[in-house]
Amino acid sequence: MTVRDVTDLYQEFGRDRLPPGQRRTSEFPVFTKGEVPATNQETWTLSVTGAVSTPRTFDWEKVQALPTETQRQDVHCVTGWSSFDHEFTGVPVPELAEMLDIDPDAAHVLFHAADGYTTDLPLSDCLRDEVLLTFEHDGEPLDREHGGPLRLITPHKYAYKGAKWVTEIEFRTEPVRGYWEKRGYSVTANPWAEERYS
Ligand SMILES: Nc1nc2c(c(=O)[nH]1)N[C@H]1C(S)=C(S)[C@@H](COP(=O)(O)O)O[C@H]1N2
Ligand SMILES: [Mo]
Repeated sequence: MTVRDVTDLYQEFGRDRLPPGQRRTSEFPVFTKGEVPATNQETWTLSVTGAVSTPRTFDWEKVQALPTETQRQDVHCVTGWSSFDHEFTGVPVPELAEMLDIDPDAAHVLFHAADGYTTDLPLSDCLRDEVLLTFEHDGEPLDREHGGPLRLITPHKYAYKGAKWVTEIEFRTEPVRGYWEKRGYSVTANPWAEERYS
């Protein structure tokens, strides 16, 4: 299996791999706003809604049929921990986007999750190769506490931009604040610029 190492993406944003004000941990901490929702592959679906010509729903089998890649990535949490060298396998969002007829005026994406969590990203930030809909971590099915069966992962942003247990991808013409963005965390969330709050 080939692993694409994208841990050098920091070079686009800053001088050091460890963003300013972060400390490195060898753990992969769990950070969830509340209860872990009861999700499983059998009943789980991912809907694509909003500014697309045809709304669609993918079940587990349909997601597994999409092109996948394994990447080595770092995780940066806005609360101050960074965790390096995770191998995530999943569908790069640009690969999914190619199959969707996204409206030309779509500019933002709101991700919805099974625990009621939401988070917003500009469409351009979602169309990076490193943004994965991931279902495997270090060669094992993604643990439920880390967002299994399927979560978004956004290594160029603080990790709250990556919705665990993602159930809906809503394309939008205008931005809207998600769960943490409404509670004062940054809309842009660039770790190397320390965009923690807004
Ligand atoms: N659905 C959902 N996604 C979420 C969260 C959450 O509470 N619910 N927490 C976010 C935050 S703040 C972080 S740091 C990461 C943590 O991912 P981890 O628990 O796998 O480390 O998930 C993000 N995605
Ligand atoms: Mo976080």
